Amino acid sequence: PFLINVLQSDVWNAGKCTTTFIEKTPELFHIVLGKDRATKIAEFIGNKIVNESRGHKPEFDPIVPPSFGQDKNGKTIFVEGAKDKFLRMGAKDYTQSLLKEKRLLVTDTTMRDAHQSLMATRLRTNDLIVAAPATNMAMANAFSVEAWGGATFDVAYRFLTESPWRRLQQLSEAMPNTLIQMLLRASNAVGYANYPDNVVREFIKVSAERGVDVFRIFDSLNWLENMKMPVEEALKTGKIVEGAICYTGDILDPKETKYTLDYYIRKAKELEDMGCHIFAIKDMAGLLKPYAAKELFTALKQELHIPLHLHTHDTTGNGVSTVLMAAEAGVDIADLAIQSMSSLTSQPSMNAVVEALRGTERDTGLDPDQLVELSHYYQGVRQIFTGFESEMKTPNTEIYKYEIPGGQYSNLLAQVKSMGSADNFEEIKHLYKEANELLGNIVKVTPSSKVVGDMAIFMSKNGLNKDNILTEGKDISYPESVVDYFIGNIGQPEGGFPKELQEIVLKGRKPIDGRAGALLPPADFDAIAKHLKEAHVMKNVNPRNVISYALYPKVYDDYCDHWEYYTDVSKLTSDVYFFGLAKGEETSIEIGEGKDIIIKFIDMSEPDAEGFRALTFEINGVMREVKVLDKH
Ligand code: 3PY
Ligand code: ZN
Repeated sequence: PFLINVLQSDVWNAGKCTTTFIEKTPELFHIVLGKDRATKIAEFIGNKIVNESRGHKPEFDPIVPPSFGQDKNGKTIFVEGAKDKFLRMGAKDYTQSLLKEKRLLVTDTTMRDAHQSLMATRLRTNDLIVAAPATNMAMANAFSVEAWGGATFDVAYRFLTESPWRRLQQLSEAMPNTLIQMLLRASNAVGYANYPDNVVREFIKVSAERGVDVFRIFDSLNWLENMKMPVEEALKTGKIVEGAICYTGDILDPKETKYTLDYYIRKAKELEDMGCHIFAIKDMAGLLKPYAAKELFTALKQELHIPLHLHTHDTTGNGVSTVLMAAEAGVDIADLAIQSMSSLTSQPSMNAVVEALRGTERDTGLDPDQLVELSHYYQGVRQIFTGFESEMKTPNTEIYKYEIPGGQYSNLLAQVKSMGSADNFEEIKHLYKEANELLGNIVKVTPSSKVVGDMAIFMSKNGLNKDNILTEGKDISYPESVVDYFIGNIGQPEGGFPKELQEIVLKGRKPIDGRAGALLPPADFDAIAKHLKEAHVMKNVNPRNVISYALYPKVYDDYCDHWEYYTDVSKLTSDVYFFGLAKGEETSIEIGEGKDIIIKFIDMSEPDAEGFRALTFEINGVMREVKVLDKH
């Protein structure tokens, strides 16, 4: 387009082009005088050197990729895995066949929930793809690998400037024998609020086409009305559909009146009746205690005729015991993470459970040595992400009292610190519990957990508590998420909304009747496609582009802008992506089919009067200088 611009310029065509003209209208000369891809990548790296590592890139130990799973050309070695059985038998027969398995089946969450819970979802496709062939082999006897959905979708675009769709496709290709599982937040898809039905439908369809084999679907209030349409839509794709109910409270607590054993059995049966192939308990905060797990799964096993799946977090330190007790009670599948990516706010350790069950009737059939090798690999990768890790360093049984999901616990702590009052954290935790009660004692998971967290911070800032909120809190306006909740935009909580507080928060606005997704006007996919064509250099707009914009308009526009300037930076290794290069260090990157460039960082200058530093790189042996604004 730039070449056309200059040729269309009257000044140029009149032959009046001077150097001043070129200086004043540099945008017209991007092709003539412009930067090539290699220079742009150098500029991207330069920005990391100047503004992230400030010229002092941390040193990392070498990362050792797993030695198995691929041939000498890097191609994944074929093994007979769950995917092959699923493709032969279809979703229903395959999942029913799992009921006859003695072994405890495993879902490996390392590629999704583990890094979402431990390091703010920052693992890049590049980190995951290195482990993919080995994971495909190590999980040949497992049920699935959870590798997509939840927060990974928007984080990929927003913070990693890479396409989540390409990740899905690449992982699916590199793990051909493995069932790829995703987490879908029902009507919230992979977002934080209800979307119009046509967006959720299209998202499910495109995800299935691109490589999702198992859809785990949950609603943040366990409101089944919100799950019906996504479950039906996912069933239409022919893939495996797992309905999940979030675990909250404590079924063993004699004072528990809402989230009782009967509550879970009732919800589970409804999901089975909806046609789900598998039922999951999603214990996002790690509240399911070992003996509660035994009681819960014993009862579910008696009542249901589909396989049962347990998802838990090890936040309290009881995670492995909970899985073992569930295994005793007959749970069919359990979520676990590779050792070096497990524990604390993540899933319990796969290596530990595999060893614990070895030689027993429920032996998982996974090879401990392969798991150790995968663990070493991720341990190496993890060095790069320490800056994203949560502050939680030890298990914490306080979670049982406050019911704060692990990921949110560290977020809240950071939020309180940024408010300049770290000692307020005790108060915030206490207010979180009170906020939960005021909102109607609700399930707390994305996005309902945010409502409770926002409410707690708001109460702290305004000196409110459960005793004075109906009087002192009468005339103030509440956070947007709390208003949205009381309008009914994320769904209906079990037992309904507390009426008095609802009136105070809504101040005359009327709550909705029914599902937000059904009431919202459908997204106009044609208009989105038109916008993308006009705003970006997209020749062909595909359904993935459109649905990404429908879910996250600003994030997706920003991603496209980044791509148009820097092109593809997803091939850079993560140490370079986050920290750039050290002086004298070089990296090689593929910038086109079979075309590699080698970029070496030589030196940088002090900032000039405008704050720009000049960085010298050697690109394929040729010296090149790029200017980078020092933002510090
Ligand atoms: C998500 O929704 O991303 C979750 O992992 C909830 O537990
Ligand atoms: Zn989880």
